[in-house]
Amino acid sequence: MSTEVATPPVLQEQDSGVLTLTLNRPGVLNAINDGMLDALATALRDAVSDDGVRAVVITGAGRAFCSGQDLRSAASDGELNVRRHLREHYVPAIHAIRDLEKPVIGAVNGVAAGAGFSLALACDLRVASKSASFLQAFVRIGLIPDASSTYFLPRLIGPARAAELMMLGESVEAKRALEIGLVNRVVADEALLKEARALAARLAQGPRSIGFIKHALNRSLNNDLDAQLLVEEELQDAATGTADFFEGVSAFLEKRPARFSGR
Ligand code: LHQ
Repeated sequence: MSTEVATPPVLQEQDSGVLTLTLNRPGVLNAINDGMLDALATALRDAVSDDGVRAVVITGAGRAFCSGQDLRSAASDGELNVRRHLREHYVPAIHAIRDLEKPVIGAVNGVAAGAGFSLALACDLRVASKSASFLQAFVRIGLIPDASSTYFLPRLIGPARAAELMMLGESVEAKRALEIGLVNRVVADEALLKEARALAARLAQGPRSIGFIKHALNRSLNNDLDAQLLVEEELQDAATGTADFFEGVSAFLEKRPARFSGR
């Protein structure tokens, strides 16, 4: 009987309402395999019904955030059925990030390349370390961006900038990423996890409506004004029914800080 314990592809840690998920294949710069995507999707789906989780941080072990699809395992798969691979592993992971009605912060601690860049884009907010970089690596190996990059990147930084990054495949340093709106904050390398978790902890103390805000923003990406006004109507109706709305108004009237429960 083997006593060897497989290294989990995603590490999980929970503290003060914040779940930290660490992509954990540092020897290959956290290159993505099916096990990693499935573990990520499962952890995020478990977080849906876990009241102890009110915000999530995704980061990478070692010096990289994520180098994208593991090209060695993809190459050794023989005839790679890429459509099936994307549908069965990438799509569920991207949906798990977007569908979770709790904020997800990408703490980009180093290079985010290929589908690793895509994972960062699917997060609600991105905090980067000074030495982080972003690389639409796909074109360098004759591919198109996938795993949601062609959806989120033009919406985030505009179509012309997205085309440039995707077609040239040049690396974007953290400072430039901040200038073009690709990341929300850049912090010192050694402070990244602390800062990302502090931001997540702030969000974790916020009201239930933060989840509804995420939902509204998801839907606004495709809606026209009238459709989005209806989304606001629907979600505001839900928000007014929450305990946190009652608490927020009571706290205002009583001139005290609100204590939100996330319900
Ligand atoms: C890696 C990887 C990696 C395996 C570093 N795989 N080992 C594609 C296909 C099919 C279906 C679905 O979707 C996709 C989507 C994609 O993501 S395509 C894009 C895939 N990613 C890339 O093309 C990026 C490849 N990596 C790089 O260009 C560089 O490694 C970067 C720029 C990320 C970092 O460069 P360095 O800092 O110079 O590190 P390194 O290249 O020396 O890498 C360190 C080790 O990690 C090295 O292994 P070794 O045994 O030599 O120490 C690399 O082979 C390994 N590694 N990325 N994606």
